[in-house]
Amino acid sequence: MPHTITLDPVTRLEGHLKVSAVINEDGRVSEAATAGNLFRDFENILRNRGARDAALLTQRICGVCPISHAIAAAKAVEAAVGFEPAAQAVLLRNLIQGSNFIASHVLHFYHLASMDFARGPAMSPWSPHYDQDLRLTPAQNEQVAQGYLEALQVRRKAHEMGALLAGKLPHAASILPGGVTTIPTAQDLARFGALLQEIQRFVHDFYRRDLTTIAAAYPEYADIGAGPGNFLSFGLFGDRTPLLPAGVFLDGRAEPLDLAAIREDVARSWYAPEGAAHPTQGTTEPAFGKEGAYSWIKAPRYRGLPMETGPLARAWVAGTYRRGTSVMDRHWARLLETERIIAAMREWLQSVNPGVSAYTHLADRQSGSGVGLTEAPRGALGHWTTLADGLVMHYQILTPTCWNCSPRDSTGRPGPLEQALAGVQVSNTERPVELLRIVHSYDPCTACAVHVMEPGRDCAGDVETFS
Ligand code: NFE
Repeated sequence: MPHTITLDPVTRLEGHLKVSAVINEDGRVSEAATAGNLFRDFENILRNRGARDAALLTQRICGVCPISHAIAAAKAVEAAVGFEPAAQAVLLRNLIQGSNFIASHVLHFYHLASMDFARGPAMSPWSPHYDQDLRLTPAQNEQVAQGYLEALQVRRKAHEMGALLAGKLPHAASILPGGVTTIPTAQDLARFGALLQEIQRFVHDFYRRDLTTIAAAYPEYADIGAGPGNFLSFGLFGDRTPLLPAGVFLDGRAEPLDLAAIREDVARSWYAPEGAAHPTQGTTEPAFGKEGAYSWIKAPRYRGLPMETGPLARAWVAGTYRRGTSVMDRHWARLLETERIIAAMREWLQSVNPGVSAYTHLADRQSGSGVGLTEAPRGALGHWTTLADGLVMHYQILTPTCWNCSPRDSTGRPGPLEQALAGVQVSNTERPVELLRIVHSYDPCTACAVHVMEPGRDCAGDVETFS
């Protein structure tokens, strides 16, 4: 008999994600549903607040990707008032955002994903643990555990590095509409360079080594977990000539990004009103318990299609990666991107002028509409805003995990992760490690995708029937 298994919450990711999968008699997943069990309300919190607050408040959406929110918010306000930041501001933002990407990617590989493949020591946080299909030798397990511990230090170093320019981290104080308020000294830049070098050594000696070990031991994961094969990127590190370009990869070819083709569908999400809206028109009106809905995550679509976003999408859109779209491809793309960002950061660092201000105080009480696009570690991030007399009238945030972990839409089409789970063979439904490995490869963050939980209430809803 087909039956449903539910992972709720899926652990080792940020926020609360529920995954339900219908398993056929042969152990294959026939369909899956992913649900975000938190409600986010930042769009409404921002209404009637000063425009500068957006860069500070939206960082509180998440401690893992705050810099991308700060930059998206600053860019949205700058676009609304027609301001372009100085070249030094773009460099400083790149360096702070690069530090954050390193911290996030290293966190993801070692502290969220590696335990799906490697057996750690018999102690917390490695245990208790699904003891299922773990293939590394004792020496290899020990090697990954060493990397795990070293990665904790590397995350601290990445934060320290970014904080030299951000004022503080994880939530930066220096990124505002108008530029970056920190004026770096030559000493700050020298310290930044020294930390970056230490991190680069770790990525080469540990991260690359350990992913190579895991990929060799789990070869079929180079095929398992493929998403829709449609990829989207908003572009990263600089606007005119970003290091990683904006674009989409759709129907087998790369195309320029068309922002007008985006809609957020709420047919199966706990929001009113019905229909699909562009973020310039969208609202955030909670409607918990709405019939047929099963997630607090909206369903963004591009020309009506679900799109995967993240390191693998950035690489497909840039044309630098073509091997595949599987679990292991996501891990490889994240490592390759970390290496590429570190190399670029070394160059940007040389171009920063110590002692030079990169901040312009913008005039108060301005009006206008604008969009701020960037990439967060997990993928495409956009903030859309309308200002009147210096206050936020309208704000919409479209995060990477909304793209990746979206529910079905009004046509019944599943989201990217839901598609990646369908058809997967589960060997032990009590311990469905195959599903966990696929979910983790996307590096979901439901704290970003939704916000603020209602205490004492089960927001999980019934997702036993999906279609
Ligand atoms: Ni909370 Fe985030 C990233 C954003 S994911 S981590 O990366 O925006 O949706």
